[in-house]
Amino acid sequence: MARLFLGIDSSTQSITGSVIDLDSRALVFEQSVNFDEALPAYGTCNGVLVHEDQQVVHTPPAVWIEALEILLAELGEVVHIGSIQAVSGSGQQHGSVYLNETARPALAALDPSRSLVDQLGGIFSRATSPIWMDSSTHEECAEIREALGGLQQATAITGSNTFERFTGPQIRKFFKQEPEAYAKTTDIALVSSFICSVLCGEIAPIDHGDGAGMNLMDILRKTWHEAACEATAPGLADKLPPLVASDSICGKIHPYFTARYGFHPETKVAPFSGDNPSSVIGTGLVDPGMVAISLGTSDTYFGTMAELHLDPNGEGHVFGSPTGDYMTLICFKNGSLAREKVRDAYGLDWPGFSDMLKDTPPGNGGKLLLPWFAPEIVPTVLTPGVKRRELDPLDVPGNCRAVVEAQMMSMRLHSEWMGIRPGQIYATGGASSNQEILQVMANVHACPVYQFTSTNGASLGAALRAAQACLGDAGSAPAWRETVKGFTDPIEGSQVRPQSGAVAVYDDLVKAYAAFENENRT
Ligand code: ADP
Ligand code: XUL
Repeated sequence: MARLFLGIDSSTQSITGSVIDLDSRALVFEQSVNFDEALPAYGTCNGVLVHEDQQVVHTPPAVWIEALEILLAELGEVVHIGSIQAVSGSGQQHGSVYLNETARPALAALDPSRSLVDQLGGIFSRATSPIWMDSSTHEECAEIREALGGLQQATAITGSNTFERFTGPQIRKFFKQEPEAYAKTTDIALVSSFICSVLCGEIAPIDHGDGAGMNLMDILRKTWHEAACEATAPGLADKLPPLVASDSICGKIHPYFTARYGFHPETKVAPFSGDNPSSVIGTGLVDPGMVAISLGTSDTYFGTMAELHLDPNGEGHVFGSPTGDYMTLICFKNGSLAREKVRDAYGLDWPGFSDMLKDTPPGNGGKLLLPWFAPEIVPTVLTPGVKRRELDPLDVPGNCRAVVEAQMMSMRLHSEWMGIRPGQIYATGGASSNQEILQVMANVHACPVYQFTSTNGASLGAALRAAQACLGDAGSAPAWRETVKGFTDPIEGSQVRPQSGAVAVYDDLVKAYAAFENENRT
């Protein structure tokens, strides 16, 4: 019988399921349910509720459980559900779900003759869940940061400075604004651990990957940090579930899912994690030192570290990696947005933009540009503005090269704190189809770059995590590299190598770029 493993990713706009056959190394199911389309009655727009205050971004958690049921019904039409040996999953990071005293008994007593949402509709002490797009907790971030001793201390303790979207500041805001509802909250879950709780029929633990996105976990000891909990809200430690390694097994699937969907009664459930930690596995970054760069709307740089290094500037994040190592996530806002601004300013299409990169030399003759079309996250730039050095705004090829070089040099500079120079980089996201951009990436980072198509890295990563945890539980955990083999290989023949001479050019230019950046940061 085939050994199947299911990964479920509950993200901002949709829930996705991926099923892998570990023996044939095949992805046998990959399907998504879009919240707005499948569940219009909740009135979500791109998965979230529109609020008069744009900084407030919530989703009703009932959406996630109703979508889960639709996904499982679709799964049953394609896959023999009884062959699934283990399930794991991931969720959009930082979002939180608030449960009342009826939650535990309701989860335990799920009745297969009724829908989930019918039975779980009353378990919430807060009707809507703040998600990662919520930025309304500026004040709470400052309060917690100060209580922990400032930016450096908050980063040293939790792996990240306090951030508006992180769960701790969000919990503090709830406690301050709705103290009675907070007092009636018996359990607080993350999006990830909430879906896992439903599948297990009991409150599920939080894994070290998603736990690190809360400003509540001691990043070194991987336990709840007492002072951080106290600085956030009274009695918080009692409302949080245990923290566990993400390759453990947290239980068996609840009989509800056996009766209703045909899961085998012995199906194991591994803790869910955040979508970014899961994507680390789904893109095959299982060895320390491996790095992926996603060139999407924003650009993100993430990678695995064997040892804990922290960003002294508090701009990047450190999470637990599902491999047991650490992972980083550094987010650059001016990614495709900035590339498109330059392309459009000169009336080019992407092939035309690429021609400009081909026609200009590595290093651009020293011409520099700071690509801050919008406020930047890394480095922190609150007042946007594009600055040029020795670069004429009318120099079309020079500006095209300058924006891409700036982005790549910024990534190199602002990932130095990780203490690793990548030996190879996996490039994903929309702009990774552009060979000339990847050539600049290879030259600046001085290593080969591979193209990688990963549309659903988080749910694939979750299915691989389910397999790893299940095999480990049976006493024979393979090396991670073995588990991901055949599922996460880069596109064949896609290697882009650094050009001779280019590496030395950037070793110098990156210093000039750093100085230019420092002169202009506001
Ligand atoms: P998201 O972060 O929204 O998932 P994607 O990873 O889908 O974004 O990337 C979308 C972006 O890819 C578009 O905004 C576009 O600028 C960029 N893109 C698509 N094709 C190219 C290309 N050939 N060269 C450079 N950029 C490209
Ligand atoms: C990471 C973050 C987002 C969400 C998206 O810190 O906020 O990537 O995880 O789902």
